[in-house]
Amino acid sequence: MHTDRFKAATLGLGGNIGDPVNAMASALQHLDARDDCRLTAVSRLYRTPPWGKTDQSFFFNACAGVETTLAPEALLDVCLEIEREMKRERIERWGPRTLDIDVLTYEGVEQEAPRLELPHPRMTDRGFVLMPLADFAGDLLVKGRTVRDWLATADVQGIEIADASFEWWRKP
Ligand code: PH2
Ligand code: MG
Ligand code: MG
Repeated sequence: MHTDRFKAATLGLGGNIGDPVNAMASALQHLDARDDCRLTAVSRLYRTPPWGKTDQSFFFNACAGVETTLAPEALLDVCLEIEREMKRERIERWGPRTLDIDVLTYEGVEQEAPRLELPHPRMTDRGFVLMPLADFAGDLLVKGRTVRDWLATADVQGIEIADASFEWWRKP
């Protein structure tokens, strides 16, 4: 019998041009429909001030938990493929985007590989990642502290809940 082991990973999603909420919802539905990925949790939907490059529109952000048989780099490829399908235009680093999907954590993997650093190197100081992630993974250990602990010292100013339903991504 073929029994690929499913590994737990977490993803961060965001976008601030076009219809980012629709793009994020479609991305999550795409992932959930795959045989090699199953969604185990989705956060609420957040509206967040732009971080890094501040002269751009507010973002929508969310996080998701997945179980996957894909290796970390293969999971990243699937995320990038979905970004392309949603017609993401990559213009500048930290600039406006229709849809960004980042692999945040992957069970048992810590690596500094240039293509995919795990855990995501900047996740522990970004409120727009930690707040949605804490909706379902407050106990997850990242770089020696729980997500809940990282969140307690993060800057979350201006972050608002845009949709308090955990089912926002299933809406047509
Ligand atoms: N993503 C960035 C840069 N800045 N700011 C917010 N609020 N949300 C994001 O998802 C975001 C950002 C680069 O990926
Ligand atoms: Mg990103
Ligand atoms: Mg990205």
